[in-house]
Amino acid sequence: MRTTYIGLGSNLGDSKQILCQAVAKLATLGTVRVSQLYSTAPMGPQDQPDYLNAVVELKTTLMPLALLDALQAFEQESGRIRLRRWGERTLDLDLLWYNNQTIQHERLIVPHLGLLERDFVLLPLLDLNPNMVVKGQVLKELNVVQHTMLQPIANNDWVKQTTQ
Ligand code: A4P
Ligand code: MG
Repeated sequence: MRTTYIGLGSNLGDSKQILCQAVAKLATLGTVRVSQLYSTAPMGPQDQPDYLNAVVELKTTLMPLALLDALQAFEQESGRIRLRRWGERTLDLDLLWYNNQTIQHERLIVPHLGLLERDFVLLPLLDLNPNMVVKGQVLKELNVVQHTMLQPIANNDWVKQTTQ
């Protein structure tokens, strides 16, 4: 089993429902744990709705590119609309981290670029793994984590509560 972390984001449609369905799909690939749920101001173009963001820990036997294929298929199945770079989308699934491996492939860069700069990725990641270290950086000690104003809008029961 490999431990992986997947970033989930949505700011079009019924985002909470879309993220719940994404968690259910990820659970078909292995064992999952889910972070708290965050409502976050958009990074990139500001004339787009706020996002819902979360992170899933997935323990899986899938190899990295096979996992990326699955993530991209799930994005398409959610009726993914992506209008512009860093713009609004129904579902974005990013492979943030794969078993402490560094991957430089034309389709896949791991750890995900921007992971160390984005509070909407770092906080949910820290929910799942408070002592995580990426590229030699202790995540909880990063400035962006120490100074963020982000607060979860739901604890890690949000999937159960939404699907009940
Ligand atoms: N790719 C390379 N590495 C990876 C990886 N580790 N995980 C390639 C997933 N994909 C990876 O992705 C473009 C290509 O990246 C894929 O074909 C894949 O082979 P994409 O999802 O189609 O493009 P994108 O998401 O529009 O671009 P990008 O640069 O990945 O955007 P981000 O970084 O995903 O940012 N604001 C808030 N508050 N919350 C958000 O979640 N998200 C974005 C998108 C913008 N603003 C946001 C949020
Ligand atoms: Mg993406």
